Amino acid sequence: MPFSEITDIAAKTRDGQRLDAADGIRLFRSADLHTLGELANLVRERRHGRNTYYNINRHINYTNYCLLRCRFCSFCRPYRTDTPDGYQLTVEQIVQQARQAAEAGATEVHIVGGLHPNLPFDYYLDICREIRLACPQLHIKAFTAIEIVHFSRIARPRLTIREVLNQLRAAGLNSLPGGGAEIFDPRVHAEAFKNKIGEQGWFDVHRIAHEMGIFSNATMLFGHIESVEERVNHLLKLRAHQDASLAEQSAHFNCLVPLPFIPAGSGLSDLPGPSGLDCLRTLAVARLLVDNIPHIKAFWVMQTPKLAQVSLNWGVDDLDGTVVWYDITKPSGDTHQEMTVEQLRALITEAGGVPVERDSLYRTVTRCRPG
Ligand code: V47
Repeated sequence: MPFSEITDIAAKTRDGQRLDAADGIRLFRSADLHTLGELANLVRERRHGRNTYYNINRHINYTNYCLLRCRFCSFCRPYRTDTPDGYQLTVEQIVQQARQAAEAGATEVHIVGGLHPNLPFDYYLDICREIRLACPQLHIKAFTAIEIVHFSRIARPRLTIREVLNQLRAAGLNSLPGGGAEIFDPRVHAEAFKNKIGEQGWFDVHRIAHEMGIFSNATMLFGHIESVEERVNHLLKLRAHQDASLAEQSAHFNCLVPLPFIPAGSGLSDLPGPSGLDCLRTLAVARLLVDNIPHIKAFWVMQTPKLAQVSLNWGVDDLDGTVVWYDITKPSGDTHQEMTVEQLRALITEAGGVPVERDSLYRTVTRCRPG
């Protein structure tokens, strides 16, 4: 093999040795993109072969009113009567969407929203209870760590994180999505999302969830004001948390979702956002550094379907799902962002993957398919 500036990292990876922060930084800076992609693909194939996962799901964003003003966010709206495009869904509307999803074959609803100033904790419990009643089989993956903290503050009497999770689980919640991790770094936190919980708050929620046997996902929002070093530190903190969860034999992170920053409409809209190659590189480095989270997801809504497809040979093994509606980022301005099962499977097959429908815990879903 020709000499590469990352030959030593390639050797470590091939030997199954763990990479460190310095390796991660060099991978981010290396010009040898082909070796990087090849290594990420090697690790992906060791774990999953060519199996490539998707699910039939529906994302539901229950309100865009939010107490926070994170600079990277284009979704939040102030809670005022003169906000033209502010909205909040009723429990009935949410259940209706969940029912439609279940009828269309969905196995999961992914429910998140802004921090609403005056919806009570009962609203969130009712969402879970009513969906559970209407669609007993549907997996409810809902509420990011910051929402869980918000519920603990608004509940009367106030509740601990554990009590909030307990009540939500009793009402029907199954797992937590990975949102809101952003970048675990005090500088980035202070500059881009200072009123949101930071590293400790986010990990506390996921640690308690894992201790309780509630599985969750992890994210990293990249391509805004963070440095390469801050990305690497973020990924290594997720890896350390996962080590601890696995050692406890409790629940753990199922997947890691690196989310490319989409500037349009945000308070950081002067930034360009990450390039296609930066997205691919970040997904590949995530696969190589975070060796203990089984699945690396390219969320096609944010990565674009075309790049998500390419990433399937760069360490990624999961595309998320049919989605249907998505309000948090909408590059074309339209919240209807849907891929059919046929489209997802065609993307995967063309990339040399074997499409596998999964449920929220990555168990294979078997259905009769035409042809
Ligand atoms: O928490 C907000 C991010 C997240 C922008 O767990 C932005 O399986 C890009 O977490 N550009 C929500 N990203 C999405 C999310 C997610 C998506 C798909 C699957 C899973 C999973 C989780 O989106 C937010 C925030 O980190 N975000 N604004 C933006 N302008």
